[in-house]
Amino acid sequence: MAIQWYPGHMTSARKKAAETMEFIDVVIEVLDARLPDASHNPVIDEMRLFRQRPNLKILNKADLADPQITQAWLNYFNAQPNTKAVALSCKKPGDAKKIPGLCKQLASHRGTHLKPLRMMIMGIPNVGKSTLMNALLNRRVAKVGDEPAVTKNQQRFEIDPTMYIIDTPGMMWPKIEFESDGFMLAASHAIGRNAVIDEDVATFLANNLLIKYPDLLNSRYKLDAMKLDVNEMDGVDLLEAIAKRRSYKQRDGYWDLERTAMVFLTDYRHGTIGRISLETPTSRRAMIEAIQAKKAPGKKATDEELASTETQTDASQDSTENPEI
Ligand SMILES: Nc1nc2c(ncn2[C@@H]2O[C@H](COP(=O)(O)OP(=O)(O)OP(=O)(O)O)[C@@H](O)[C@H]2O)c(=O)[nH]1
Ligand SMILES: [Mg+2]
Repeated sequence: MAIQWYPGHMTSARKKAAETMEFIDVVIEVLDARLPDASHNPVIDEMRLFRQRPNLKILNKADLADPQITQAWLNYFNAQPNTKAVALSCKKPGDAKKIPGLCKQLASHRGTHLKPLRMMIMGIPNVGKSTLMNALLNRRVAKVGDEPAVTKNQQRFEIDPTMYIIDTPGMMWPKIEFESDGFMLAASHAIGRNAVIDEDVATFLANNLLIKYPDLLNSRYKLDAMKLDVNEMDGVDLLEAIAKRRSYKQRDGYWDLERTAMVFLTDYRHGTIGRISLETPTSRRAMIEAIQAKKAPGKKATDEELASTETQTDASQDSTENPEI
C-alpha cells in the first residue's frame, strides 16, 4: 500500500512559506543525498517558480551517500536553469560555510547593509535544515533531532548585517506519486512512524540493498559465515538472517522481525552498513518512463503492476554498468 503522510501543521507551514517567498531572494532546498529526487518536494518548486526565486540545492548527509552517485546527481542538478547544487555534510564543521557565497552568486544584486541577502531553507522533514542553520550561525539556535517534524515554526536569524536566513518546518506534499518514493522516504526517516509499518519499510530496503550493495550487507551481517549466499536471498530472508545472528526471538519462538526491522533501518540511517544511495539519475528516469509507459492510454495497469515496475527498474539499472558514475 502506498505511503502517505501529511500532518496538519504542514498545511499552515506551506501557507506561511508561500507568504515568506515574496520577501526572500534565494531558496536553499535541502535534499537527502541518498535519494535526491525522491526527497524533492514538488510544492517547493511550484512556490519558488511562482515568485521566480533561484535555487541552491544542498545534497545533505553526503557522508552517508555513495560518493560517485552523488557526483552524478550534482551534474544532473547543475545542468538545470537558475540552479546550483552542492553536496555536503552539515555535521562537518566548515562544510556549510560555503553556502552564503553560493547564494550570493544566485542573487548578486543583494548582500549589502541596505539590501541584505535573504535566504530561506526549505525541504522535507529530517533532512538537516535546522542542523544547517546552526552550522551557518555557529551556535545552536534551532532544535534538531533524529525524527521528522522537529521544527514546527519558521525562525529568522541574522548571519551578519548583510544577510539573514529563515529556517522552516519540514514539508511533505499531499500525495506521493510513486510507491517506491514513499518507501525510500520512510527508510530514510522523513516520514513519521505512525504512517508506516517498519517491517514493510525494512523489507523494501533490504530488497533494494540486496540488488545494489550485496557486498556491504555481507560484510555488515557476516552472511558468508552463516553459509548464506547473498545472491540467493530476498528481503525477508535477510531480516531473518539478522534476527538469527542476533538471537532476536519472540516469546512464541518466531523470529522477532519487528525488532530486527528497527535495527536494520537504524543501521542504514546511521551509515553503519556503508555509504549507500537509493537512486541514480538514470534509475530515476528509467523508473518514471516505465511507469508512464504502463499508464499510457489503452494500457490500464494495476497498482501491483506499477509497484513491481518501480522495483524492477531499479534492479535492471544497477545490474548493468552505470555510465554516469
Ligand atoms: N549523518 C548526517 N546526519 C545529519 C546531517 N545533517 C543533519 N543530520 C542529522 O539529521 C537529523 C535531522 O536533523 P534536523 O536538522 O533536525 O533536520 P530538519 O530538516 O530540521 O528536520 P525537521 O525540523 O523535522 O523538518 C539529526 O539527527 C541530525 O543530527 C549530515 O550532514 N549527516
Ligand atoms: Mg528542523
